Amino acid sequence: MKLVIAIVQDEDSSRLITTMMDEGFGVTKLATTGGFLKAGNTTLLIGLEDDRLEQCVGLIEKVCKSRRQIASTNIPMSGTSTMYAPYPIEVTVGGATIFVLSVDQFVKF
Ligand code: 2BA
Repeated sequence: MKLVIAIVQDEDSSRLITTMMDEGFGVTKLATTGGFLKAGNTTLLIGLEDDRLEQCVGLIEKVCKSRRQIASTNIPMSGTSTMYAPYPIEVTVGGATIFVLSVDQFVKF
């Protein structure tokens, strides 16, 4: 058995959860925050049998789109080493970031 941890954008989460449920996957949704953008994203926990892993990753890939987002970083102001000014940068976020873990034991009461 595997546990898929998928970090996706909030905009894709509803459609992805509906798609996964329709295909018979069990899904748990967590509201999470990205460390870099400090903006909300969604983490899904999906427990599944090994032979459904490819299907699961394929569905995530089909639903989740990558998007450009503006983030702000700080750069030193000229002539000082202690004062910083905000500077906009563009980053590409997702599709999805996926971790696949092997599950030692799965118990349900
Ligand atoms: P964030 O940490 O908010 O990162 C959002 C996007 O910012 C990233 O998209 C990446 O394009 C960019 N980014 C992140 N760190 C950067 C840096 N040091 N310099 C320049 N750009 C940077 P994704 O790579 O698609 O990641 C989307 C979200 O997935 C992340 O949100 C984070 O919540 C999660 N994530 C990504 N890699 C992870 C990892 N190795 N471990 C845990 N969570 C991860």
